[in-house]
Amino acid sequence: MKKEFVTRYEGNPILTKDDIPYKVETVHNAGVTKFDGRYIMLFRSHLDTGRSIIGIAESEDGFKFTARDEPFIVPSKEPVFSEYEEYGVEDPRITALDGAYYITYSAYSKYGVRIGLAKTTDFQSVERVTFITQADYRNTVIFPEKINGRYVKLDRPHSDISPWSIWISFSEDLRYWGDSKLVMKPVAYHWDEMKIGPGAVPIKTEKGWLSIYHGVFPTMDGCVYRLGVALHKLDEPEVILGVGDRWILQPEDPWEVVGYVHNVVFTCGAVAEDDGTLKLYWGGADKVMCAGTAVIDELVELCLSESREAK
Ligand code: BMA
Repeated sequence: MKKEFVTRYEGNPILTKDDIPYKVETVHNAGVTKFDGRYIMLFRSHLDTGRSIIGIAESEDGFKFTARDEPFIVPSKEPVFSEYEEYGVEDPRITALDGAYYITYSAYSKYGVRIGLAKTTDFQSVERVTFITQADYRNTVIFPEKINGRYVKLDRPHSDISPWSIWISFSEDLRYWGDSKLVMKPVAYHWDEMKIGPGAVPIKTEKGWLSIYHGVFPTMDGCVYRLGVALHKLDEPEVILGVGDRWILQPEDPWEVVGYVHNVVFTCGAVAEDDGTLKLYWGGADKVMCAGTAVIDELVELCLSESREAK
């Protein structure tokens, strides 16, 4: 049995509030992508109002990041968006698609949390597209290519009858979504039995779409956020081929165990490299950013060889 799936970078944490040129309380839950031969990170920060904004940092090697002087996405002042972003913008994910980069983020307001879609081609300017969910949704990831002629997203609506599960939806234009279906639920007596939600943008492999998601386990000492993997069928992503019945990463380093929220590793991004490895990025205890590497085939194998039921 394999001991560790993720090898932590020895220089963790890779980005903290002390590295940010403006005043923030945290740096966490970042989406990461490759752009123009460099790594771009969009990271969430809490302000001392308790609300969040999204900053941007760049790196040559995927580990040493330098933050820019100004944040990248802050709550909008435009009438259509401002009403739903008043309480902050959080947890960005980046999908390279059709020659552009699409960013999904959680928008908070007195009406709840919903998902905004924004677009950039150069990571200098960013435009809002539209909101792609109502409340209460979080953790939307858009697949990096059309499947059977349609865009595909995973997200995590919440309801009392079926709490914090992963759904799939399809779209012709990224704006209007439908044919929604529940694909994965938390299952009792497994490591992710309380809540699950999409994490990194799915990675295409020969055996299926690899989805790195977060799973939450309740304890007498509060919740523990860990990361796990699931595999979706390539041409029918609503079909789950396997869900790893072991986590791939759990809070262990001091900055993952203690922070703004204790015992959290939470991902919004991973970058697949040409050599079959991936760089995985996660927020530690909702306070700092961490990175590590994993072998893609080993994660796929975990989904297929030690699977729990999907729902
Ligand atoms: C979730 C979200 C994440 C956060 C996690 C742990 O519900 O709010 O942004 O990282 O809780 O606090």
